[in-house]
Amino acid sequence: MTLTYDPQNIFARILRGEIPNKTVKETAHTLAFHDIRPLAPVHILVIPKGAYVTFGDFAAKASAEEIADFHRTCAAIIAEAGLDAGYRVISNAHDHGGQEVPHYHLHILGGAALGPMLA
Ligand code: DGP
Repeated sequence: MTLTYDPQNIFARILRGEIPNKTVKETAHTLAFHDIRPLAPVHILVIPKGAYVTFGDFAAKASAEEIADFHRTCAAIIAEAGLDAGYRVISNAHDHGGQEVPHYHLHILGGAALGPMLA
């Protein structure tokens, strides 16, 4: 599996400020913004600022500080979005996972009953 990072991917361009986004939260290592094609009333993308392609790439190579910052930011977003009734966290990887943008990201989905995961 090749994990060459493409610096022209759309999220890299968002991080460089070349493409606008609706920011939800930003920290030293993490940016969260609204998905441009929401699949639920709440659909937020959370990305590390570092150049990682997939969940596996991030988990293997990121520093403990980056990993903690990323997940604490997710937790804060979930709390602040008021998703007490429940939510779903998804990360697509490579072709079989249906990954469209090759910069690691988590989808946080909620705000309504989401149904079976693969429906
Ligand atoms: P995926 O790589 O399949 O996990 O999903 C990528 C998501 O990124 C998809 O839900 C649509 C979203 N997306 C694609 N381009 C943009 C963009 O320019 N801005 C924002 N906010 N979201 C985007």
